[in-house]
Amino acid sequence: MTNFAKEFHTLNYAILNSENILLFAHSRPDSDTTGSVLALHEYIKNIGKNADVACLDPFPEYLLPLSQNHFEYPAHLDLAKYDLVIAADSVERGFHKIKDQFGEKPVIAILDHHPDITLTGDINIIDPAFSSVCEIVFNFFESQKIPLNRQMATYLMLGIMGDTGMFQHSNTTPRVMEIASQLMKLGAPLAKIVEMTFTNKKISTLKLWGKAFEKAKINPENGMIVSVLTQQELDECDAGTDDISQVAGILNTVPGTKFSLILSEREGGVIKGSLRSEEYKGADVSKIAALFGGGGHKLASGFEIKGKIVETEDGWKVE
Ligand SMILES: [Mn+2]
Repeated sequence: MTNFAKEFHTLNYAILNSENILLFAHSRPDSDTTGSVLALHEYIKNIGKNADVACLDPFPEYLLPLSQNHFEYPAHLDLAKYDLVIAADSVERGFHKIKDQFGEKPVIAILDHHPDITLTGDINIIDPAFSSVCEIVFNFFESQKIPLNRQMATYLMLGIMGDTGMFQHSNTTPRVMEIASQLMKLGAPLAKIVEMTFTNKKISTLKLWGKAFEKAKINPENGMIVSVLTQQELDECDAGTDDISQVAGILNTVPGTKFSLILSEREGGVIKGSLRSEEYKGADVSKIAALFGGGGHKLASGFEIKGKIVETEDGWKVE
């Protein structure tokens, strides 16, 4: 695990010497990208700098009880005014599309914990050994002796809990628990975050899960548990991608399985595959994703294929 002492120092130097700073969250924003940009935003705002938070998608509605913030749409901003741009988490989901629009002026900082990131900036803080970008941002604040207020602690806790699946995934290291303990002491509302983001399910989400669970099949040969969701089902339940990835996570808890796969139809005749496994199961789902031209982590990967999900007598098939 890299300690990034030099990069953290450079990043803080860049923040302290900038007037206008842009924070960028990835498309289909999750709690890690949102938590990390909001925690940095809080720090930067409090030292009297101008900071905007941008994303190609709107602010996640379920996070409104925690934050009255919103995301700016990049096309509505004057990108030429920024001295520093910080992209946090999955920088190849959105940020890669606008990185070249800033010209020569700003310092670009990239914070990520995904493997195989090829996008680079002037400051690169990228290491897949971290549970979340929020863990990296916590280390940044700690290394620069920047005090955390309750709001910052809440945002960081949100991202850490999101990316560790509420401390259930194998990326929940002793260090993660140590950080969570410090954030809790600072007043991060653990129970509220759990309720708001994970247990507070809409009836439409439960109905969608019901459909996926009903159609699930286990392949005893390779230990795969697989299910499908059609475009029509997703539309009927008004489901988001978060709802789908959670289905893969829950199927993965079925005893005797090695990994789970959810195939879901998307716009334009595309089927998206979401794969999940757990460390103790000894599977590497990124290898399966790679067979279909996709990629990701050992325990969480995805791919896209062309096709349609068709109902058959004994269930369904992909055509
Ligand atoms: Mn993340």
